[in-house]
Amino acid sequence: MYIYDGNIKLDAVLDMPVKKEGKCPLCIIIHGFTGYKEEPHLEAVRKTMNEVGVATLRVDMYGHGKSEGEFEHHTLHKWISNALAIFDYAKTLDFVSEIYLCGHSQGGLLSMIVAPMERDVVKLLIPMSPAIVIPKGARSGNLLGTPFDPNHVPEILHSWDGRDLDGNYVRVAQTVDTDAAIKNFRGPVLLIHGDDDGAVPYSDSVDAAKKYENCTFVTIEGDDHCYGKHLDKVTEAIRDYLVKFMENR
Ligand code: FER
Repeated sequence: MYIYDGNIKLDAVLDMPVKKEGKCPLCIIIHGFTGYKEEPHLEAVRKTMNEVGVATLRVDMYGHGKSEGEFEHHTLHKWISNALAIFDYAKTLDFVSEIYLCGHSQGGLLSMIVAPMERDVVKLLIPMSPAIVIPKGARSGNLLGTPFDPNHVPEILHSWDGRDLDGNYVRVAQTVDTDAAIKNFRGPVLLIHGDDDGAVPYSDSVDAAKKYENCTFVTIEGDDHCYGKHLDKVTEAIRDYLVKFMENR
């Protein structure tokens, strides 16, 4: 299925709970930088959610997966716009009792930015290994392992997969205020991060967890950015949290 953000067509997949009686929650799941909605860690997370009675909506964001837009020209502003369009769609679904938001890495950062924008409808926020380092690196002049002058943003950066990335990515990322986003979301947060993440600092999540008003922090010990070692611990944490959370609704 597709969700339109203006004239940009986004490729999406809706998965319903294994057992469904009446209405159910829906969790929007967003992939990371260079990611896509069928990545193994996202499949595992959505399967767990479907098993405990939560529908999931995974979407390929601008310039990623099977969606329109060019990778080179994607920015966090375009992804924010995509996310708001996804919310507009999700709000029209009659079977949905309430909406949760989950994202991995750049999608995790995005989920943290969008949660306060949609604070009336986001009843639970699940950032996974959020890339809080992106706005920090954009301002300090280091992204993708490459230093640059943050006061004179280069026209092109090079992604780790060899593709070009427009300097506008940096210009936009420099404006993102993660602390304000954290302060403006008062709902429950389940923050998950592996403490052997070589791509995105685990310590940023430790700090963020302390700043959120209502956060449960789960460390995946010895694990990397995409939970290559202990994906079962990630799904176990999500399962345990959701079962208790939904019992109390
Ligand atoms: C960076 C570090 C991490 C960066 C992007 C990421 C664009 C995002 C990682 C992900 O979403 O998996 O320096 O620069």
